[in-house]
Amino acid sequence: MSDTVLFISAGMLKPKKTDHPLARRHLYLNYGFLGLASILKTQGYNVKLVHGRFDPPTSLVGSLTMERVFNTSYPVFLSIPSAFAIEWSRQFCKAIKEIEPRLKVIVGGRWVVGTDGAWVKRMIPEADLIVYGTAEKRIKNLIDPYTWTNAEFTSLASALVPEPPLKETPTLLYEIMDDFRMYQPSIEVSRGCGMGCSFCCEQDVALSGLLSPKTVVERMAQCRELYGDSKIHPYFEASYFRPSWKWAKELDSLCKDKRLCCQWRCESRIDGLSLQTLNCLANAGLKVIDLGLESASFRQLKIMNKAADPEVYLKRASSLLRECKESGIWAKVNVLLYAGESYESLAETSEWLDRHRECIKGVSVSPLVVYRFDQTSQTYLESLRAYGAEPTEECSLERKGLAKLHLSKEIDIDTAEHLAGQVSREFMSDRDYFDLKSFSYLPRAYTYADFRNDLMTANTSALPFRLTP
Ligand code: B12
Repeated sequence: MSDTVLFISAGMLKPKKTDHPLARRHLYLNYGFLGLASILKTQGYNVKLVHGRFDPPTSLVGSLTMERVFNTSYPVFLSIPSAFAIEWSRQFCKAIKEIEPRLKVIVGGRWVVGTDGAWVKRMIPEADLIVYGTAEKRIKNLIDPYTWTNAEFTSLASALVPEPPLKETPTLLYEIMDDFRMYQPSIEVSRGCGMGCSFCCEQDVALSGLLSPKTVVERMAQCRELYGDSKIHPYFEASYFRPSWKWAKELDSLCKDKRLCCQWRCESRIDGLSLQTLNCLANAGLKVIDLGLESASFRQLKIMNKAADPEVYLKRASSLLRECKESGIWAKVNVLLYAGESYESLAETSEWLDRHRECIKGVSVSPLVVYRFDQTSQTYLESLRAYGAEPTEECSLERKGLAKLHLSKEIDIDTAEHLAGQVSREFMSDRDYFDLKSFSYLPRAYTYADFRNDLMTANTSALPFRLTP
């Protein structure tokens, strides 16, 4: 027996947006799942974590069979990071059960499985146990199938009691991944958000405390030692990164003390950071910030519950973007084409972006997708009809775990996707796209020459950026 505990982060059969060679290069580090694997590793288990990426599930099963890792007495852990990975997961489970019918498969990934094990079983019949919520405190017990009936918050549990929140996120042991050097490291600095945006699954999940600057710096130093060079760009993972000025100052001074001149990235609300804090974070290495502007239309901002006072919100957004420019931070702005979107509302957003063009490094524009999470997802989907939005397919939430939408009478799904591409190309060049993506999501060794090479075979009209000669 190899006695490896195998962790598989499900891949996708094809990229979420347009399928082009570049999109298939993306690496999505499943850091929450890596945290679980790291806990077992620390306890002495022989652990291996593999990301399915865009590889066909059967090829991955084939290569893992060659490595003889299925020859194990432990269950296989499978994480489904998004609904786009469900079909990949189904095919993967089917393939391993064909090869090793005695292997047990545990499935998790809280944003997809919710608390509906019966639905997950319908989607993935070969799954043996479905685990809800986070799992740091239970992971050790889950490796023994004899104790599954006692485990809480799973498809076999009698009462549904979630794990209490963690005080500190686990240290990630990247060595568990054979290919870790391709990935930029992540440091999970907080969880939750709770700001109530209607499209977000974390609208009611309270924001946890931030990891201390001391721990962040220790983890950055560990990464740098492991990777052996300073050309790493950690992502400070948080749905809503909201440090105080004091926190930012402490981070800056600790980075200077330890001579850690690492550039890093984070995601925050566009009205969520003070200018003073942002400037201090820039001194501490912040280079790229993902900001969810979502829209610059008062009406859209209100209906998506993004801002109680859109005027104040947009003023703050404006100042933050200008400070990014001043401090040398690249701002990537996320735009959401929401229910009720019209040519007029989109024009308001585009004009606003145009006024801030020199402060924006890139944009990501996407039409709303509603994901199946719990009973409220269907109610939410129905509520969007009031703005003229209609699901493109009946029962899609049940059948696929997600629903795409015709956003309004004026903007159907095809128009929305077309407009999303158009706005992206308007505000982002090929170089900007490469700079942003290669900072975090493309393989670390991937160069601009590789990028240009990949572009030669891509359908250029479907690319989310403007091509320059
Ligand atoms: C950070 C983030 C990312 C990061 C990191 C992803 C990751 N999985 O770690 C990146 C940028 C890579 C990413 C990519 C994508 N994401 Co994303 N992402 C998030 C975000 C903001 C936070 C995720 C999070 O909570 N991480 C913290 C960790 C600790 O939590 P966790 O990953 O859930 O892991 C815990 C548990 O789920 C559980 N667990 C997980 N797997 C398993 C497996 C087993 C066996 C067990 C026992 C337990 C277990 O234990 C973990 C630790 O406690 C969320 C939520 C949000 N507010 O928007 C969206 C979110 C999860 N992403 C989403 C989507 C759609 C995507 C993308 C398709 C791109 C996009 N934005 O449209 C890709 C998909 C990647 C893929 N392969 O499928 C959707 C998923 C909705 C759905 N039901 O499908 C969300 C909910 C956002 C939304 N639009 O509503 N994402």
